[in-house]
Amino acid sequence: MASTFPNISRIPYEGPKSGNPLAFKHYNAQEVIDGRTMREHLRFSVVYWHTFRGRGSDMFGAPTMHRPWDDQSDSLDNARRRVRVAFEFFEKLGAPFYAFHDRDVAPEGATLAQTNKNLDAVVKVLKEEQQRTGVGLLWGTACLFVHPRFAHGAATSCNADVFAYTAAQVKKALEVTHQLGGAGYVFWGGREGYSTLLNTNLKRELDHLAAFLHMAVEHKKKIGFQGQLYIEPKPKEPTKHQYDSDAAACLNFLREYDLLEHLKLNLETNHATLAGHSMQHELEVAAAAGALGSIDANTGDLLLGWDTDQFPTDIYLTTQCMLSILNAGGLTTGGVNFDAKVRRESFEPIDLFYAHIGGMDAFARGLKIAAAIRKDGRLAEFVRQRYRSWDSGLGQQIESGQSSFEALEKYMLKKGEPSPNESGRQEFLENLINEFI
Ligand code: XUL
Ligand code: CO
Repeated sequence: MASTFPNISRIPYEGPKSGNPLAFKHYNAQEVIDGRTMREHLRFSVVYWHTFRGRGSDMFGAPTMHRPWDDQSDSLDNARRRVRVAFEFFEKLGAPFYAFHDRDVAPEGATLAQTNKNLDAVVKVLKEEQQRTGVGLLWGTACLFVHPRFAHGAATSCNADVFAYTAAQVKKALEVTHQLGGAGYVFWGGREGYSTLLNTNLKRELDHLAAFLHMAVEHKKKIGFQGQLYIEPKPKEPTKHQYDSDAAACLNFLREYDLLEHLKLNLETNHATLAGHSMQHELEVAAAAGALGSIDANTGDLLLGWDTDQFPTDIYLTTQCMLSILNAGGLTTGGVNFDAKVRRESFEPIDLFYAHIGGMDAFARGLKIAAAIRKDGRLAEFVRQRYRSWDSGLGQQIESGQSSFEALEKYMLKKGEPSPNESGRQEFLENLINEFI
């Protein structure tokens, strides 16, 4: 197939002084930071849904995207052609991974059997292109939210048949992810939630979701899929309340239903914002439970209250993300997956390159800055010092479980008042971070 982007060559690294909009200023794949290359640290991934299926429509307006390779039909030929274009894009960008929903890559047929056949036909091309380019699958997933059959949810639907359809669809999606050597598989609860409690048996729906995930774990074992399973929190959209509302809610659900050892979290920045948290909060909550798996890198807009899925460009944000990720030991099976879309007004194909180059550079800078902050050591030392009362004596006794209310009362009655508190030095620390940005 002829090149779709003939005027764009492989995006080079040209360094911070470059003025070339089609070059990386910070992402230098082979550069070693803190013992690993940037490529290994960041494991960048392009999403198929926004980048190759997004058409720029919104609730007020028609599609705007100019995608000359796509005839917008549901034909298999169109789907296969799109795969070739996508891989030319991944290759030119130098992205080591991509991610997809089953229905992004292949059209839905009249029956489940026909749909599976369509998927197999396109997976064959995906496999060829992965082999040709060396680009790998970061994770696969199933689209369980577009079709009207999922109006009441998928695994949490009030309709048992819909649960069965969901199981069949996810079975197939796990199998093709395995076939394509996927490093993981994501469960995002597209419509697993409710719009009103008046018609909802919340407990029953949660039980069903857990039963469904246990079946997925079982099937994963059965087919020998070694990839990591992830659950992706989001508090709302499309439903009013999504059950997987934030990292803490997901962890509680996974613990309650004995699933914690089988799933980690895939955290998305804009979902954190919608939940009223910072992305760093979500990362720290996941890391504390040993469940930090992967990230969907994007950002919202402070002036808009919905999931705008913009490309990340804020260095302060990427620095915070990379600090938490490095502190947690780095990404292993996961990656920095751009679950982000170009604005409706950025409708030319070249905008896809600008968007990804910007996101990759923003994360590369965040990585370099976070590594420098860690190397400098003052931030970590401040935190260590702040908790020093727990390193010996009374604090150590409490932490090691060798204390009691009686013992602590005795101690305090004798001492009268706690040792004085020290300043939290928030502004001092904010200034410290800015020294590196
Ligand atoms: C939706 C979202 C999804 C998941 C995969 O907000 O983030 O695209 O990442 O289903
Ligand atoms: Co996402």
